Amino acid sequence: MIKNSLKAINLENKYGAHNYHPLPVVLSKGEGVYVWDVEGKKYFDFLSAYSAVNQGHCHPKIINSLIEQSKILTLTSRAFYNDVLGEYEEYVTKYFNYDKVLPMNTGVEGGETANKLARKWGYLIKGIEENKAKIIFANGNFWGRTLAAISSSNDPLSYKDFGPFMPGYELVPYNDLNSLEEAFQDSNVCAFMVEPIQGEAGVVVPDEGYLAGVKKLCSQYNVLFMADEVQTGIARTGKMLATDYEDARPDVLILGKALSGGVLPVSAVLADDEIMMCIKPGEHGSTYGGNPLACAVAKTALEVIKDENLEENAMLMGNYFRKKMNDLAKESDLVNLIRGKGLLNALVINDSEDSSTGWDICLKMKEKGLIAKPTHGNIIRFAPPLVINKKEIDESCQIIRDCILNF
Ligand code: IF1
Repeated sequence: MIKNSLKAINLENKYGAHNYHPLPVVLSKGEGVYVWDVEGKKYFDFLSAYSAVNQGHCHPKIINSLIEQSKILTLTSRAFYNDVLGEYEEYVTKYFNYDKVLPMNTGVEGGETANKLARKWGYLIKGIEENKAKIIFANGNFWGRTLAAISSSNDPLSYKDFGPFMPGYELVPYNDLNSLEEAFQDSNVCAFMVEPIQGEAGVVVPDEGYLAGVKKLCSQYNVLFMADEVQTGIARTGKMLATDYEDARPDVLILGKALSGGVLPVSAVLADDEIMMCIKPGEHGSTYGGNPLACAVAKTALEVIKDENLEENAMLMGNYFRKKMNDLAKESDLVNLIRGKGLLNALVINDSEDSSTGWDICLKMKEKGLIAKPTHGNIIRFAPPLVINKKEIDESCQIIRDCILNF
């Protein structure tokens, strides 16, 4: 660690809140699948800012949209109309096949918006008694850091000493349709919000048929199926949406992260009119929600996904990556298994959840030119930008293999 990195780390330690424990690497440049540290060392980025840079770091077309729009008009607030928002709204609703979009900024604001929409729909349409609406979540969920988001969490690291918590939230086991149906017996339930693959929980892929089963139960019990695709969406899992793997069209779709290609915070909630029109003028919004700069960037970020066939590339490169990791698992008793879809994968290490093995392996990989981060002591998430090619997968897997076999 040379002085430049140490200087940056010391500044963050001295002047920044200690709400993170970063890997000891100081990045100063990103391009495609690569990032560089302040000493000029090059790395494969296998975190992609938690799936926000699916299009690759600093994609030229997305950066160009940012630059061009930033010279013209960046923010009007929603007190007035502008000439960018409507075009983006038409583009994104047709792109995902929903009647309407409510534009927000961060992923958790998307989740909050979906929760408010569900409660509103519960009272106005389903006829639930005022202040009695319930939303069901799955154990292991993660949808952000607000007080509502942590109120639905069963991870003490997320909620401890942040109470009191949001009422009207209930948890059921993930990937368990019987428990979900049991919870739906309560007619006050207005929605079930769930990640199609649980990211922070360690890339937990539910059984085949789970998502279709959720959709069916939600229709049967008149409950909104709300898919949190903030991390799994935008081609990350080899399909445009992870819910595309089954007959499971969400009633409410939440997007974020790669919606802007990692350039600035853009999130969105999509739904059809019967649901979306429950929110009336003045009942919800945000200063920056749907700002012209964000709309210009997001439209290009979505165009890039299609123009560069990143869905298909994520599918092909993901299958190839898992095959190579399964070969590695046969050679090493340190590796239990690899799981995931498309380019959202995790390596489960043969050690306890509170061990430092995952972290130690990430430190070794960093030395060899690949950065990734464990989600738990024994689970390392591997999620490179979707623009990665076969040669880069080969080189990356060589680094992972060397570190695992020599650990
Ligand atoms: C951090 C985790 C991942 C998300 C899903 C909503 C949000 C997220 C499925 C909220 C955000 C981020 C938060 C970020 C690290 C990262 C993360 F480790 F925290 F849990 F990806 F797994 N739904 N996830 O994954 O979106 O408000 O952050 O824009 O808190 O450091 P956001």
